[in-house]
Amino acid sequence: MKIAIVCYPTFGGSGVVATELGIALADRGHEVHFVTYRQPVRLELLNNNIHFHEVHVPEYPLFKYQPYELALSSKLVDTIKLYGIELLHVHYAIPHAYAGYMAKKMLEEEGIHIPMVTTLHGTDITLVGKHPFYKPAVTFSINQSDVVTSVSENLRQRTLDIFNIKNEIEVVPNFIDKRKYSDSFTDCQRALMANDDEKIITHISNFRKVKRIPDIIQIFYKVQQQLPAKLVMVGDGPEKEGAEELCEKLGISDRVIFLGNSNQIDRILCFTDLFLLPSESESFGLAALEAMINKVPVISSNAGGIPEVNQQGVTGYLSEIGDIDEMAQNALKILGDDKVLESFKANAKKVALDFDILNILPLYEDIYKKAYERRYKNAIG
Ligand code: GMT
Repeated sequence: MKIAIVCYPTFGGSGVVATELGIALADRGHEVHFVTYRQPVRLELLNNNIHFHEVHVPEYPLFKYQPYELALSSKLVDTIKLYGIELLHVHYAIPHAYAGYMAKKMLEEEGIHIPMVTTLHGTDITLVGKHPFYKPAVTFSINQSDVVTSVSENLRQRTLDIFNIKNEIEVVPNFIDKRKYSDSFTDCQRALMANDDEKIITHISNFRKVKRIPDIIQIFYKVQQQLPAKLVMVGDGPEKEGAEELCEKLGISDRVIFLGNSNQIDRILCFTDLFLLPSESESFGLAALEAMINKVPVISSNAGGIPEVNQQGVTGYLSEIGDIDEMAQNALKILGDDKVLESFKANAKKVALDFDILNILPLYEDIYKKAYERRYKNAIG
């Protein structure tokens, strides 16, 4: 099938999922066209089956806000016509589902009936999308999609609670590709980060408020009082500066390493002993799943869809949002005993394997088939 994928190309869960899905679809013989404003960060190689089309938004001084949706929908129309695209898959409702709908309508005028699948990722619903300024447009574009998917059962339920949705929402969980992780790789270069006697704790995110970055620093502060440890903070965003200040205030700056955005997540997770994700809101928690496939147990909040990924007492522990004392105690429970740590590590990997792309990809392929048939039926009916 010829598929156009629209996503955010930046570091962030939805862009990562869209890119990895596109790569996997291309491996299966589909022709995939990414349409976005920059080449997605995880998309390294283009080939016969993977194409990238850049959306340009010309600056014009009259506009206070440059009209990205307009440029995206026009680019979609051109790309779909030029390459004979058969299906459009948009990731993150805002503004992609809206731009996709406009493209669909424009193409309809020319007798082209393109099915659109919309995947909801989280903040497009729980944070941004539900704002009264966006809600009518988000509701409309979800209802106009041929098939809607969400990355967790929790997000599906939240979407139905918040919006007046007439469409069915199918849950397709996020995934990892097990073929990329081999137990035989042991050269983690751990020594670069910590001494032999120190445990390594990691957090990876976009450092937005929902991630509760100060909680991470406080949990680590408590842990390192009991056992030698380092904290590796990966990513960038608005809460980073405050986090650096808090580390200084607590006198732990020499034990916390801020790495910024990285394309080497697996190398970092390879030497990590424990992952922290105390988020206030999380539709799935892809970063936790990526940790787990790298044999890293997770200490998290019980927000949103996290319990669908991190299993209490098996792959890690979950606590109420903001309960940093319990999270620190649970971290120590795992890190304080090497035998316990080893069993949590093994469990983390075992559970993560259930989310292998080979289990998830057929779900998307079935959905594409359904969307295609539905659109075709509508077009002739
Ligand atoms: O976590 C973020 O803020 C990034 C955001 C995104 O859309 O890029 O992530 C959301 O989508 C991910 C992929 O489906 C999910 O794993 C994250 O849980 C979700 N984030 C939130 O719901 C806060």
